[in-house]
Amino acid sequence: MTMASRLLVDVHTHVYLPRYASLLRSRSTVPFIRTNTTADGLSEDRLLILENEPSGGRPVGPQYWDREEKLKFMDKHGIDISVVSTANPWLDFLPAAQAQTLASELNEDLEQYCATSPSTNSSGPYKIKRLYGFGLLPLVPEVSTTSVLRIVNQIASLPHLRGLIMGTRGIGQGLDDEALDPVWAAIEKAGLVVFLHPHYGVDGSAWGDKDNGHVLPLALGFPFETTTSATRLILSGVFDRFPNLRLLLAHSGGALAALSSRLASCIDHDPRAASRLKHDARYYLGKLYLDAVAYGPEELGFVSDVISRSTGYEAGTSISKTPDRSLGSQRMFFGTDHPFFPPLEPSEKWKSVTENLEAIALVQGWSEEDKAGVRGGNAMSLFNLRE
Ligand code: 5CU
Repeated sequence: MTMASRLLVDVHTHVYLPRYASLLRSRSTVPFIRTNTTADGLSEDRLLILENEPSGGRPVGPQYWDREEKLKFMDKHGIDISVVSTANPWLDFLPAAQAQTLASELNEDLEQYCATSPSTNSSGPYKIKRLYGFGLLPLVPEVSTTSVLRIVNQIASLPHLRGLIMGTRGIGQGLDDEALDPVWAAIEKAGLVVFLHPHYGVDGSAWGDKDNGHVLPLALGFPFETTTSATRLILSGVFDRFPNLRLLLAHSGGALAALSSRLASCIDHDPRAASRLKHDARYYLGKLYLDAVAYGPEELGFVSDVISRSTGYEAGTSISKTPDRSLGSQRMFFGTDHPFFPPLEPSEKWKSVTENLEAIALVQGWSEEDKAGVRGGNAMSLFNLRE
C-alpha cells in the first residue's frame, strides 16, 4: 500500500463560504442566518435552512465558514484531506441571474480556499493539498443551458475543484429532466464527479405531531429524497446515455440499495419504464459511488454487497450469486458531514466522525486494503488528488 493510499480523506464535508454566509445574513426568510441576543446579553447566530426548521434554528459559528476551523477539525480527527462542498440549499432559492453570478464567484472563492491550503505530509512523488472542492452550478428554474454549461467549464478549469455538488431539483423538474442532457454530457466530458445531496426531504406530513426535532427530516427525509431522485435519474436512462457519468450519492445512497430488487421487479412489470432502460435496474447501482456516511458496519457491508452484485445484471449476462463485498467497497468513501452534527456535550472528538470510522473498521469481509480504500485510497483515485 502506498503512503498516499493510506491517507484519510473526507468526501462529505461542507462549508458556507463567507460570501454565502453574508447572503444568508442579509435574508429574513428561509434560508437565513439570524443573530439573536441571549438572556445574558451575548449575540448568537442561528441557522434556518429547512422549511419549518424546528426549535428556531441551530446555533452556527465559525466552523461553518472559517477555513482554519475546518483544518483544526481535520487535525483533531486525523483527516488528511477534505473534498469540501457548499452546504445546502446552495443557490436553489435565487433568481437565475443572481444564481449564475454567485455560482461563478463562489467557485472562485472555493478554488482560493483550496489552492492556498497547506499540503499534506505525504512523502511521495506528488504534492497533495489538504483541501479540494466541489463547485456549484446555477441550477434554478429559467436559467439558460448556456449559462449552466459556462459554469461547468469554469469548474473544470479550476485546478482544485474536482467535481460539483448538486441538489435534487435540477432546473425545477428534477434530475430526470431531458433539458439536463447537455449538462450531463458536459460534466461527463469534463470528468467531474457529481455529488448528489438532499435538502428538501420528503412530504413532512408523514412525520406526525410529536416534536422529534430534526430526527425524522434528517434521518429519513434526507435519504428518502436522495433515493427518489437517484431512482428517477436511473429510470430516465441517464446512465445509458452517459455511461461514464460519475455520480456520488450522499448518505450511502439512502434506501436505494435496500429497495433495488423491488425497483427492478416493479420495472419488469411496467413496460413504460422497462422500455426506457437497456439493463436491469440493479445494473445501474454498480455505476454509482456512495459515501460511507451510514454510521454502522452492517449497513456498509450490505450496501457494498448490493453494489458489487450489479455487475451480474448487465444485459445478457447471468446473475452472479455471490456478492463480492470487496469489489463493492471500491465505490465507497469516508465522510463526516462536518460541520453538521456537532457533539451536544463538549467532547474531544465528534461522534459523527468516530462512528463512521469505527463502522468502516468493523465491516465483516472487507480486507485491510478495502478499508484503507474506503478511508481514503478510493477518493485519491476518483478525484485524482494530486497537484
Ligand atoms: O443537519 C442538517 O440540517 C444537515 C444539513 O442541512 N445538511 C447536511 O448536509 N447535513 C445535515
